[in-house]
Amino acid sequence: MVQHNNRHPPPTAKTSIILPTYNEKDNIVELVQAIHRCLRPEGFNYEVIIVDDDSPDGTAEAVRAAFDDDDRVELHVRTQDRGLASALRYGAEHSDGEMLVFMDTDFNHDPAVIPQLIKFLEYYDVVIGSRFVMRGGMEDSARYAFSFAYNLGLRFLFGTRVWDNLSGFFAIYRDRLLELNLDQVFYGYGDYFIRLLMVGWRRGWRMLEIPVFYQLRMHGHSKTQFLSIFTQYTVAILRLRFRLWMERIR
Ligand SMILES: Nc1nc2c(ncn2[C@@H]2O[C@H](COP(=O)(O)OP(=O)(O)OP(=O)(O)O)[C@@H](O)[C@H]2O)c(=O)[nH]1
Ligand SMILES: [Mg+2]
Repeated sequence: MVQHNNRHPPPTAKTSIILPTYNEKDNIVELVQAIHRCLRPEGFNYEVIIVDDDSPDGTAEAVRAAFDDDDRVELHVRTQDRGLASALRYGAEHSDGEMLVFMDTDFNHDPAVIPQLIKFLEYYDVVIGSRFVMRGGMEDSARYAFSFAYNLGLRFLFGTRVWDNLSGFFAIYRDRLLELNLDQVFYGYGDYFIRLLMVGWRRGWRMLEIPVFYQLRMHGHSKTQFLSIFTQYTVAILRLRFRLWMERIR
């Protein structure tokens, strides 16, 4: 029998949606508007936290122009630190929702899925938007096939049952996230998500994967280059495997 988590967030519980941006001026305004369209009619209590690393393309200005008088939208511009994982951590630490949703801001991640991520948290500690469960997928089929094979290797290496360890589109309880040693998890790029899941798996977190279909980036340019990201992730994975064996991360 499946054992359910009894966390049951009260209907008034707040969700903070953390949006990291770097040069996303042509996506971010539309994305926040789409989030509003998906969440407002359903009566969700939420805020949107944008963490911009001083993008030279004017992302912050675009956000200010569009949402200056919208008290659900909070913009943070960082000038000292940079990087995806550290921006997400910053967002988590500068928001106050009981539940947190993390997603990319280029429409790879479909905002229409956010209500499901939040609702399924009623029974789970973390809910992952996954390309590799039934009806999930990705427009870029070469990347999909490669990512699937890479994730199979990850499952084998770490002995977990998660299909999409590179998702980065997920919801989690704030207290679950903050119980971790964040220095051990939130550095680098998308590899933070692998560490987060492995540590959570070991702690016995209840995890659910729900299907998501990745669209292509809507506007702007990718910050990732295949070869460097492949190398970075592979080094991160081997390092994590070693640290887990040595019990140096928990
Ligand atoms: N704050 C912040 N956000 C970042 C940084 N690098 C990337 N991002 C954001 O992280 C998300 C993922 O970056 P992407 O460039 O879309 O990476 P990707 O999804 O692997 O690549 P494509 O979708 O193919 O372009 C986007 O919302 C970016 O704006 C950074 O250094 N700081
Ligand atoms: Mg993207």
